[in-house]
Amino acid sequence: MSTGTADAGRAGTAAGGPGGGRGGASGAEPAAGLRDAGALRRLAVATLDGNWEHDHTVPSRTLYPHQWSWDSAFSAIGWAHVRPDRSWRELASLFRAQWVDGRVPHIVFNPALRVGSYFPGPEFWDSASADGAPTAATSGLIQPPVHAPAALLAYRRCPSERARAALRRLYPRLVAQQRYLATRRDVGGGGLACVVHPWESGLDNSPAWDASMAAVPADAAVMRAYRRHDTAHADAAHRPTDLDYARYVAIVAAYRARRYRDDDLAARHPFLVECPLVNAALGAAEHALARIAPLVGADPGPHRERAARITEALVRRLYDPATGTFRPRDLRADRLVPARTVLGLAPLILPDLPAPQVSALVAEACSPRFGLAARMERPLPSHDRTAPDFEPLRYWRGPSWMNVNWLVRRGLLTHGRPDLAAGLRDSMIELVARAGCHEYFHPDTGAGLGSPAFGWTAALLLDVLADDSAG
Ligand code: 2M8
Repeated sequence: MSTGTADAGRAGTAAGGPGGGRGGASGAEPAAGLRDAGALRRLAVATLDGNWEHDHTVPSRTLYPHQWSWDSAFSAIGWAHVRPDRSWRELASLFRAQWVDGRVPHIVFNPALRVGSYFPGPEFWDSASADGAPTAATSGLIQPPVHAPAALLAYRRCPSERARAALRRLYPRLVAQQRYLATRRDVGGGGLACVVHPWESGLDNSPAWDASMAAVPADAAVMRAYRRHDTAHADAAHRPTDLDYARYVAIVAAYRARRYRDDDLAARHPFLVECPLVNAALGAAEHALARIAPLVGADPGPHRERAARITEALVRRLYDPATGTFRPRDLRADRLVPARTVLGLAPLILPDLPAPQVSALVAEACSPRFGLAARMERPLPSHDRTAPDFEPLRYWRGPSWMNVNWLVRRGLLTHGRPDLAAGLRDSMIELVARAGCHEYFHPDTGAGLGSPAFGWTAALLLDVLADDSAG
């Protein structure tokens, strides 16, 4: 139950204005008052508060009413600006559901919710059948490990003895999460973690996965046996297709049949890809742990060494000099995938990314494909605008999302481009000022799409509003 008094759904809708929700919309004039930072901040706090659920923030009360892994990390960053205690409760509740092998599940199910409040629900995942799963029902997948940087940001925003104690409790769990990804998931043997499902990347139906997904045998008719929950709450034209879902279900079924064991993934699993975002997050997490270690009495040295190795592996395995961007590597086909998506820009978050790759990624971001500039109207889309399969309404196939823009902005600041970071920041704030705390946005009109009261949009808006010092 929410402890907040605001109706976040109402707050989001009011800001979005008529038609802001289902994407036909106009990208209308800014709602009255929301150009003012105070009003925007209040909207963000009301949205986060409305999504707070006893020890975590739900991404959306309607579409995603349980706890999601990387959403929680972004929420923790936002809470640090208003209720720092909630940052630590958020991360602690997620890591209570960590598996014995170190994996942090991408969904932790709230047992108080009715069956059918999300598909696929706990009965589909059947985590209880797996060795080393926690008592709580969870999924068996991971998401990008952005939690160590989130914990570090939360601590720095509001350092205290209580925060340091929370960090101390979290540290071994963060280390175990890294170990799981760096060892059990290094299926390619080249020093990177692979994802075993598009959901693990967080960019579910990105064109980055199309080639690998095409090789997964599935029939859209399979979905007649299930009831999709998402299309009851969002326009089907803005969501993955039934064929996508049939493949999502087939990949989970394959992993579940092996009780989510990773020992023979190379031999059997239908989807094995090294993702630039997941691995950039993995490296950035080691950099963050190197900063956290001295605060908790641990040695930063091993984290620095691992960070350097991950950056080197990322450049060696996923950088494509011909196009000047990073691309996922399909391990089954042993090749880089053709699509040029926003995932390729994620390695900018690595402070030790070599200068040639930094320059190439800045050029890629500033190209007509993504449109980054010191003055820009809209944040970056999730896919190359010039590509024939760019779809401005369909989820991760074109729309703009606050979290990936937030990551790119952090990367630009890290690599000494405050001018571009400022352009991105202004466009992010403007987007939410016009449309409200939507889940995603039309990349041309700025109209709000998906859920109208979305957790990480609110959380990261609070963060960029507070951080105007360096862009
Ligand atoms: C979306 O993913 C879930 C599956 O995990 C879904 O589509 O039902 C993605 O946007 C993902 O990145 C996000 O963490 C999740 C909850 O917001 O929703």
